[in-house]
Amino acid sequence: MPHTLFIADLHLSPSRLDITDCFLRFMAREAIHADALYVLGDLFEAWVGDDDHSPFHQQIKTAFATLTQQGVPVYFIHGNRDFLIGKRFARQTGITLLDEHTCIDLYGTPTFILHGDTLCLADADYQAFRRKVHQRWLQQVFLCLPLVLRRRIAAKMRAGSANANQQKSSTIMDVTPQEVQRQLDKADVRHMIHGHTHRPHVHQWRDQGHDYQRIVLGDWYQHGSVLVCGPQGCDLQTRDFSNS
Ligand code: LP5
Ligand code: MN
Repeated sequence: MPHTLFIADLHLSPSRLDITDCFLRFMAREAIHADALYVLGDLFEAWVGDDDHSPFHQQIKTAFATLTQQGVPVYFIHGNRDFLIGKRFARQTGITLLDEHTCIDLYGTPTFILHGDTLCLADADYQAFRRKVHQRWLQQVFLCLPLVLRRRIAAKMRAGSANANQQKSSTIMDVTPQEVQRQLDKADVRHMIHGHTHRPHVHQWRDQGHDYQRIVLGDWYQHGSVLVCGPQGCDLQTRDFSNS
Protein backbone atom coordinates (compact mmCIF):
# COMPACT_ATOMS: atom_id res chain seq x y z
CA MET A 1 0.00 0.00 0.00
CA PRO A 2 1.34 3.46 -0.86
CA HIS A 3 2.02 5.51 2.25
CA THR A 4 3.91 8.55 3.50
CA LEU A 5 5.42 8.88 7.00
CA PHE A 6 5.63 11.92 9.29
CA ILE A 7 7.71 12.28 12.46
CA ALA A 8 8.73 15.22 14.69
CA ASP A 9 10.21 16.06 18.09
CA LEU A 10 12.58 13.12 18.48
CA HIS A 11 15.10 15.38 20.28
CA LEU A 12 17.88 12.93 19.43
CA SER A 13 20.92 13.09 21.69
CA PRO A 14 23.67 10.70 22.84
CA SER A 15 22.05 10.70 26.30
CA ARG A 16 18.97 8.83 25.03
CA LEU A 17 20.22 5.81 23.11
CA ASP A 18 16.84 4.10 23.51
CA ILE A 19 15.28 6.82 21.33
CA THR A 20 18.18 6.71 18.87
CA ASP A 21 17.91 2.91 18.52
CA CYS A 22 14.16 3.14 17.92
CA PHE A 23 14.73 5.86 15.30
CA LEU A 24 17.45 3.87 13.50
CA ARG A 25 15.17 0.79 13.45
CA PHE A 26 12.35 2.94 12.10
CA MET A 27 14.61 4.26 9.33
CA ALA A 28 15.99 0.86 8.31
CA ARG A 29 12.82 -1.24 8.59
CA GLU A 30 9.89 1.12 8.02
CA ALA A 31 10.87 4.32 6.26
CA ILE A 32 12.57 2.28 3.56
CA HIS A 33 9.11 1.07 2.38
CA ALA A 34 7.51 4.55 2.32
CA ASP A 35 6.80 6.85 -0.62
CA ALA A 36 8.36 9.67 1.38
CA LEU A 37 9.40 10.67 4.90
CA TYR A 38 8.64 14.10 6.36
CA VAL A 39 10.53 15.27 9.46
CA LEU A 40 8.62 18.20 10.97
CA GLY A 41 11.35 19.64 13.17
CA ASP A 42 13.21 19.03 16.42
CA LEU A 43 14.91 15.92 15.11
CA PHE A 44 17.82 16.83 17.40
CA GLU A 45 17.88 17.95 21.02
CA ALA A 46 19.89 20.94 19.77
CA TRP A 47 21.75 21.65 16.53
CA VAL A 48 24.61 24.15 16.72
CA GLY A 49 25.91 23.98 13.15
CA ASP A 50 26.52 21.61 10.23
CA ASP A 51 30.22 21.49 11.14
CA ASP A 52 29.43 19.45 14.28
CA HIS A 53 30.67 16.07 13.06
CA SER A 54 30.44 14.06 16.28
CA PRO A 55 30.21 10.26 15.79
CA PHE A 56 26.64 10.48 17.09
CA HIS A 57 25.60 13.01 14.44
CA GLN A 58 27.49 11.02 11.82
CA GLN A 59 25.40 7.95 12.65
CA ILE A 60 22.14 9.87 12.21
CA LYS A 61 23.34 11.45 8.95
CA THR A 62 24.30 8.02 7.61
CA ALA A 63 20.76 6.76 8.31
CA PHE A 64 19.30 9.60 6.22
CA ALA A 65 21.88 9.19 3.46
CA THR A 66 21.17 5.45 3.25
CA LEU A 67 17.44 6.10 2.96
CA THR A 68 17.68 8.80 0.31
CA GLN A 69 20.23 6.76 -1.69
CA GLN A 70 17.71 3.93 -1.76
CA GLY A 71 15.22 6.26 -3.40
CA VAL A 72 13.02 7.40 -0.51
CA PRO A 73 12.69 11.21 -0.59
CA VAL A 74 13.12 12.87 2.81
CA TYR A 75 11.73 16.35 3.49
CA PHE A 76 12.68 18.40 6.52
CA ILE A 77 11.09 21.43 8.21
CA HIS A 78 13.13 23.17 10.92
CA GLY A 79 12.04 23.04 14.56
CA ASN A 80 12.90 25.45 17.37
CA ARG A 81 15.83 23.26 18.44
CA ASP A 82 17.42 22.57 15.03
CA PHE A 83 16.68 25.64 12.92
CA LEU A 84 20.43 25.85 12.17
CA ILE A 85 20.40 22.66 10.09
CA GLY A 86 21.67 23.96 6.78
CA LYS A 87 22.56 23.25 3.18
CA ARG A 88 25.65 21.23 4.11
CA PHE A 89 23.58 18.79 6.19
CA ALA A 90 21.09 18.57 3.31
CA ARG A 91 23.87 17.87 0.80
CA GLN A 92 25.48 15.20 3.01
CA THR A 93 22.20 13.36 3.61
CA GLY A 94 20.25 13.97 0.40
CA ILE A 95 17.30 15.44 2.29
CA THR A 96 15.30 18.42 1.02
CA LEU A 97 14.83 21.42 3.32
CA LEU A 98 11.32 22.89 3.06
CA ASP A 99 9.98 26.33 4.01
CA GLU A 100 8.70 26.66 7.58
CA HIS A 101 5.13 26.67 6.23
CA THR A 102 4.59 24.32 3.30
CA CYS A 103 1.57 23.00 1.45
CA ILE A 104 1.80 19.47 0.05
CA ASP A 105 -0.50 17.24 -1.96
CA LEU A 106 -1.05 14.22 0.28
CA TYR A 107 -2.70 11.62 -1.98
CA GLY A 108 -5.07 14.27 -3.33
CA THR A 109 -5.61 16.13 -0.03
CA PRO A 110 -3.95 19.56 0.12
CA THR A 111 -2.19 19.54 3.50
CA PHE A 112 -0.43 22.32 5.38
CA ILE A 113 2.69 21.14 7.23
CA LEU A 114 4.82 23.00 9.76
CA HIS A 115 6.75 22.48 12.99
CA GLY A 116 3.98 24.15 15.02
CA ASP A 117 5.81 26.76 17.10
CA THR A 118 4.43 29.61 14.97
CA LEU A 119 0.92 28.59 16.08
CA CYS A 120 1.68 29.28 19.77
CA LEU A 121 1.03 33.01 19.84
CA ALA A 122 -0.03 33.13 23.51
CA ASP A 123 3.57 32.28 24.42
CA ALA A 124 4.78 35.86 23.92
CA ASP A 125 8.16 35.22 25.59
CA TYR A 126 8.87 32.37 23.18
CA GLN A 127 7.77 34.39 20.12
CA ALA A 128 10.12 37.22 21.19
CA PHE A 129 12.95 34.68 21.67
CA ARG A 130 12.16 33.18 18.27
CA ARG A 131 12.31 36.54 16.50
CA LYS A 132 15.74 37.14 18.04
CA VAL A 133 17.35 33.80 17.17
CA HIS A 134 15.87 33.80 13.67
CA GLN A 135 17.79 36.96 12.74
CA ARG A 136 20.15 35.92 9.97
CA TRP A 137 23.05 38.11 11.15
CA LEU A 138 22.88 36.69 14.69
CA GLN A 139 22.89 33.15 13.33
CA GLN A 140 25.95 33.96 11.19
CA VAL A 141 27.79 35.38 14.21
CA PHE A 142 26.82 32.34 16.31
CA LEU A 143 28.06 29.95 13.59
CA CYS A 144 31.47 31.68 13.63
CA LEU A 145 31.99 30.86 17.31
CA PRO A 146 34.07 27.83 18.31
CA LEU A 147 32.01 24.63 18.54
CA VAL A 148 32.62 24.18 22.25
CA LEU A 149 31.26 27.67 22.95
CA ARG A 150 28.23 27.09 20.73
CA ARG A 151 27.47 23.86 22.58
CA ARG A 152 27.74 25.69 25.90
CA ILE A 153 25.35 28.46 24.74
CA ALA A 154 22.88 25.87 23.45
CA ALA A 155 22.98 24.06 26.81
CA LYS A 156 22.31 27.39 28.58
CA MET A 157 19.37 28.06 26.28
CA ARG A 158 17.98 24.58 26.87
CA ALA A 159 18.25 25.05 30.64
CA GLY A 160 16.69 28.52 30.38
CA SER A 161 13.88 27.10 28.31
CA ALA A 162 13.19 24.20 30.69
CA ASN A 163 13.12 26.67 33.54
CA ALA A 164 10.80 29.12 31.72
CA ASN A 165 8.45 26.29 30.72
CA GLN A 166 7.87 25.31 34.33
CA GLN A 167 6.31 28.74 34.95
CA LYS A 168 4.05 28.61 31.87
CA SER A 169 0.48 27.25 31.90
CA SER A 170 -0.39 24.43 29.52
CA THR A 171 -2.81 26.74 27.67
CA ILE A 172 -0.02 29.23 26.96
CA MET A 173 2.14 26.43 25.54
CA ASP A 174 -0.60 25.05 23.28
CA VAL A 175 -1.58 26.40 19.88
CA THR A 176 -3.77 29.50 19.56
CA PRO A 177 -6.96 28.24 17.79
CA GLN A 178 -7.49 31.53 15.93
CA GLU A 179 -3.95 31.29 14.55
CA VAL A 180 -4.58 27.71 13.36
CA GLN A 181 -7.67 28.91 11.48
CA ARG A 182 -5.86 31.98 10.14
CA GLN A 183 -2.94 29.95 8.74
CA LEU A 184 -5.31 27.36 7.21
CA ASP A 185 -7.46 30.08 5.62
CA LYS A 186 -4.39 31.90 4.31
CA ALA A 187 -3.12 28.70 2.68
CA ASP A 188 -6.67 27.88 1.56
CA VAL A 189 -6.51 24.29 2.91
CA ARG A 190 -8.43 22.27 5.51
CA HIS A 191 -5.82 19.79 6.69
CA MET A 192 -2.81 20.51 8.87
CA ILE A 193 -0.02 18.35 10.33
CA HIS A 194 2.44 19.62 12.93
CA GLY A 195 4.42 18.76 16.06
CA HIS A 196 6.07 20.94 18.74
CA THR A 197 3.37 20.90 21.46
CA HIS A 198 3.96 17.22 22.35
CA ARG A 199 0.19 16.65 22.53
CA PRO A 200 -0.49 13.91 19.96
CA HIS A 201 -4.08 14.08 18.78
CA VAL A 202 -6.31 14.16 15.71
CA HIS A 203 -8.50 17.29 16.01
CA GLN A 204 -11.57 17.53 13.78
CA TRP A 205 -14.01 20.42 13.55
CA ARG A 206 -16.53 22.07 11.28
CA ASP A 207 -16.51 25.73 10.32
CA GLN A 208 -18.84 27.48 7.88
CA GLY A 209 -19.92 24.18 6.35
CA HIS A 210 -16.40 22.79 5.89
CA ASP A 211 -14.69 19.88 7.70
CA TYR A 212 -11.23 20.58 9.08
CA GLN A 213 -8.53 18.32 10.49
CA ARG A 214 -5.38 19.11 12.50
CA ILE A 215 -3.07 16.21 13.34
CA VAL A 216 -0.51 16.78 16.10
CA LEU A 217 2.47 14.42 16.16
CA GLY A 218 3.76 13.30 19.55
CA ASP A 219 7.29 13.68 20.86
CA TRP A 220 9.65 10.70 21.21
CA TYR A 221 10.06 10.61 24.96
CA GLN A 222 8.34 7.49 26.27
CA HIS A 223 7.72 5.99 22.84
CA GLY A 224 8.01 6.89 19.19
CA SER A 225 5.22 8.77 17.42
CA VAL A 226 4.66 8.10 13.71
CA LEU A 227 1.90 9.35 11.41
CA VAL A 228 1.16 6.97 8.54
CA CYS A 229 -0.83 8.55 5.70
CA GLY A 230 -2.19 6.84 2.61
CA PRO A 231 -4.92 7.42 0.01
CA GLN A 232 -7.56 6.40 2.62
CA GLY A 233 -6.40 8.83 5.32
CA CYS A 234 -3.97 9.09 8.20
CA ASP A 235 -3.28 6.95 11.28
CA LEU A 236 -1.36 8.30 14.29
CA GLN A 237 0.68 5.43 15.76
CA THR A 238 3.27 4.78 18.46
CA ARG A 239 6.49 2.74 18.41
CA ASP A 240 7.91 0.94 21.43
CA PHE A 241 11.49 1.85 22.39
CA SER A 242 12.22 -1.63 23.70
CA ASN A 243 11.29 -3.55 20.51
CA SER A 244 14.47 -5.07 19.15
O1 LP5 B 1 12.41 23.52 23.33
P1 LP5 B 1 11.43 23.39 24.43
O2 LP5 B 1 10.43 22.33 24.18
O3 LP5 B 1 12.10 23.26 25.79
O4 LP5 B 1 10.66 24.76 24.57
C1 LP5 B 1 10.25 25.49 23.42
C2 LP5 B 1 10.70 26.93 23.61
N1 LP5 B 1 12.13 27.01 23.87
C3 LP5 B 1 13.03 27.16 22.90
C4 LP5 B 1 14.50 27.23 23.29
C5 LP5 B 1 15.20 25.98 22.83
O5 LP5 B 1 14.88 24.89 23.66
C6 LP5 B 1 16.72 26.20 22.84
C7 LP5 B 1 17.34 25.41 21.72
C8 LP5 B 1 18.76 25.73 21.44
C9 LP5 B 1 19.02 25.62 19.93
C10 LP5 B 1 20.43 25.59 19.48
C11 LP5 B 1 21.17 26.91 19.64
C12 LP5 B 1 21.03 27.85 18.51
C13 LP5 B 1 21.37 29.26 18.92
C14 LP5 B 1 21.25 30.22 17.81
C15 LP5 B 1 21.51 31.63 18.21
C16 LP5 B 1 21.40 32.58 17.07
O6 LP5 B 1 12.74 27.20 21.72
C17 LP5 B 1 9.96 27.56 24.77
C18 LP5 B 1 8.48 27.41 24.54
C19 LP5 B 1 8.11 25.93 24.37
O7 LP5 B 1 8.86 25.42 23.27
C20 LP5 B 1 6.64 25.69 24.09
O8 LP5 B 1 6.24 26.38 22.92
O9 LP5 B 1 7.77 27.94 25.65
O10 LP5 B 1 10.28 28.94 24.77
C21 LP5 B 1 11.11 29.40 25.74
O11 LP5 B 1 11.42 28.72 26.70
C22 LP5 B 1 11.57 30.81 25.59
C23 LP5 B 1 11.63 31.49 26.97
O12 LP5 B 1 10.33 31.84 27.35
C24 LP5 B 1 12.59 32.64 26.95
C25 LP5 B 1 14.00 32.27 26.53
C26 LP5 B 1 14.79 31.48 27.55
C27 LP5 B 1 16.18 31.17 27.00
C28 LP5 B 1 17.27 31.71 27.89
C29 LP5 B 1 18.47 31.96 27.09
C30 LP5 B 1 19.70 32.16 27.87
C31 LP5 B 1 20.86 32.03 26.92
C32 LP5 B 1 22.13 32.60 27.40
C33 LP5 B 1 23.15 32.48 26.29
C34 LP5 B 1 24.41 33.17 26.54
MN1 MN C 1 9.60 22.28 19.06
